[in-house]
Amino acid sequence: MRDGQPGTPIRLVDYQVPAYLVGQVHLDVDLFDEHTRVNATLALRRHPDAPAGADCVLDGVGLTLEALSVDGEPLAEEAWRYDGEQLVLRGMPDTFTLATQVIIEPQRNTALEGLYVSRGMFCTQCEAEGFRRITFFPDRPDVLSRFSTTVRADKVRFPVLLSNGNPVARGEEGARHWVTWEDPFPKPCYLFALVAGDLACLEERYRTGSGREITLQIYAEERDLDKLDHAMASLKAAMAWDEQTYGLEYDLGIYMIVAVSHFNMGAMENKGLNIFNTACVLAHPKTTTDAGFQRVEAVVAHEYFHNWSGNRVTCRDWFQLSLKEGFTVFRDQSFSADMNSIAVKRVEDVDMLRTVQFPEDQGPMAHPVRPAEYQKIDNFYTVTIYEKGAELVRMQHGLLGPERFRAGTDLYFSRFDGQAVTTDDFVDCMAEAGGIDLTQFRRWYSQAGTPRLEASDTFADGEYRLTLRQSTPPTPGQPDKLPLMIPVKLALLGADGAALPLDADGNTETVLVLTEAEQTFAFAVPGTQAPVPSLLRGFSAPVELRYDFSPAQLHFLLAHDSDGYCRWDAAQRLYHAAVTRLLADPSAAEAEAAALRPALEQVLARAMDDPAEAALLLTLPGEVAIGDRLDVLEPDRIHAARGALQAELGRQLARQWWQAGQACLTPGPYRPSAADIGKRSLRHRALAYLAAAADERVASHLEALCRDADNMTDQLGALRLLVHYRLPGAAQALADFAARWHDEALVMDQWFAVQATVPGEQTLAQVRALLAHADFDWRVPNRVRGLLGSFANGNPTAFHAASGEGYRLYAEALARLDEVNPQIAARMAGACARLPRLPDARREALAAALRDVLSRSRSANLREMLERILA
Ligand code: 0A1
Ligand code: ZN
Repeated sequence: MRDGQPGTPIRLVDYQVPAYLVGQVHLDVDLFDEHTRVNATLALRRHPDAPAGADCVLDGVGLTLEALSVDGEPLAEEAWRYDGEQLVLRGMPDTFTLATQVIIEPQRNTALEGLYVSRGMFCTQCEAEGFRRITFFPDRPDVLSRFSTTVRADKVRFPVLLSNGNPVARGEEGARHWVTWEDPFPKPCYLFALVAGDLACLEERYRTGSGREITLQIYAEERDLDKLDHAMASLKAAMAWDEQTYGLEYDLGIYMIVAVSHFNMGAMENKGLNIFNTACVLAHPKTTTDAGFQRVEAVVAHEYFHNWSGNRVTCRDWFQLSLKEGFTVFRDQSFSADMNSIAVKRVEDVDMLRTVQFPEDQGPMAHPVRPAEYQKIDNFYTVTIYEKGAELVRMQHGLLGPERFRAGTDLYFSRFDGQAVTTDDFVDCMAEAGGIDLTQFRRWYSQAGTPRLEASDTFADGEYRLTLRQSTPPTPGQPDKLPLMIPVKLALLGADGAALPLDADGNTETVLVLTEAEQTFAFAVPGTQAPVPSLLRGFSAPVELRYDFSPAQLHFLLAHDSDGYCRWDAAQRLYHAAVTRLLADPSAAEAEAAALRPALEQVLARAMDDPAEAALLLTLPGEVAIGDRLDVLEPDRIHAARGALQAELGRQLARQWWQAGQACLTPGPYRPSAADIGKRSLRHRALAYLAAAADERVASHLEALCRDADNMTDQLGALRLLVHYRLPGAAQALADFAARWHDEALVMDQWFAVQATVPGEQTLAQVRALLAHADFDWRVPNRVRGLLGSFANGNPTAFHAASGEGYRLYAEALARLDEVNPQIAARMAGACARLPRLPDARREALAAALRDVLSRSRSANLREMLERILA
């Protein structure tokens, strides 16, 4: 399928099988200082369902073609045509061997797609359409081929030469050497990978349940060799978990991970040779925060799980991206939950879905989990495809129950092993194994937007009646929506806080399956007191629940509900309500804090039972999330209102915050265990309240923590509070931190982020200064995200400054970035998607800035994003 040009999207309904398949491919990749020569030999055969006489079309972007032959003979000029994007061969036989030789220039590749160089190391990124920048090939996921690859390079500078599968031969030729790799599993070319560099390696072994020995290797620069243990432990845990939970074993004798500094995304699941952003694989207590440790665990697992959900069973086309991503995210979420805390992980995932995916689904970028069209597929690696996609799998898990869900996945993997399939194929397996009709459920895949679920209830004569109404607002291109199948998990709490029996068997929890626009469900409830509904337990469906909870009900749920999500949601509703009232009456902070105080005190009183959960319950919604709930975004007033509430709570509960912080000390060496992470998280929550209140002892406490702590979680957490609350010592702490961590790129990314997220318009000057800092580099996505991404996504008062200066700064940056790395420029443009919700003057200022970028933008990636945002 051809890349979309502006105005000519690629459509799902136009899917056609490829005219030719590639059974076997051999690549010979000769790496030099100035250029790379790629020889490819492809065994092509006509697809049985392709129309007779169809041309053989191969993708190839920016390749310098040096030689071309068919079955060993040079091809006549009139039999082929190359327009810089596709090579079309006319009049080809049903089977033939194509040999091509091309020259590419990885050293000049700053887009980080295809073959490129990161800190002197050659590496590849082929998903989604990078392979066409390496050689001619039908670059689409439904062409599965057996790969063998010979990599050649200078012996001294590139001692390590890697590709997918197993090494089968190696040799030397003067100053150069070569290694040949063979991958026995047919795969789409987006899973191809190659690495050449001077790398250190941590190697260990893993024995599978069936007794096979697997060699595990994690490669990184020598200086990072001491940062690989956590990834290795996570990999082994993931391998064991997948055997246990899904009955899936690893299938090759060797599993390799390589850490690279320049990477557009988090990591990539190339068969047998994962390539990782350093941020998602390196971890050391001194340089990595708790969140970093947990990210490494999750991403290592995610990429490992792809070996089955993605590689062994892959996607027919890129509209099916969520087939592998939604399912694999569901798998990595379940894994992380099992490794840490099920309740805490669920709240974190829901929080992220609601604060990031819901806005996407309610704005100009809204698209279905299985999109119907796109221009650049790179722009569809979204939270909707990943996180909402995972929610759809989770709902099926809930509807089937764990045993039947497992029967469904067994069926899926056995039926489709070695094939490229669709989300419909996945749902078919679930329906078959589950013995349920999922016809209506499939609408979740094709219909965009966040459904609204309105609940109302009555109680009379021993009967509790709950009415549920669903509706989904229009999204771009989808004005009318159909009712969905929505599982609503429910309990009813009696006066003592215990869940009431809902049926004759005494079950206290049930799943109502809403299929109509409106339905009423009735329950017999003895006594005269109306129960309190515990709705959407576990966040059983990705919907926006509207129910007119009274403050008393919310306090009651927070105190008594046994469902962790519902407790957290009750707290969030209380906080949102308080901030909303404060927006109307800024003088009421003291009274609002006083009203919340009993709830917080009660959480704090039980905090040591589960500090991680307590920390979540005690976290006020962020400024961005608050803004998303309001009709018109007013960043300064939101900042003031939220800040005032936080400061008042800090002041009124100062004694308890200090106590909680003290109780959460984690003596002894740093450990990234769930228990210790939970304690640090609560301690930093407490310190944040004290910092907001400008408590007289907090600045010196934070200064000492930032200076003396033996771990990055404490150091960075303290630094952020000092800097964000402009406490005494902040400037010195920033300078000391930079001096100390100057050589650690991942730590310095955080140093940039801390400064970019200081609230207030004056930060704009600081962001400009940091853009000119010697350590800022437009070519390193992590650095760009650290400075510009955190500014636009995490600093509403500066980004949305009334002067429009934040928008102009950001727009200039997007234009600059587009010249270096279009994928990153396009991703970063997503931060502007709240444009339609801005008040008039700001909307016009942002639109003007973006129109200016659009008029200059060179890449289809950025243009597609800007056109959608400005539409
Ligand atoms: N499949 C990877 C994500 C990924 C996607 C695109 C990339 O380059 C444009 C890189 C990685 C995953 O889900 O982890
Ligand atoms: Zn993935």
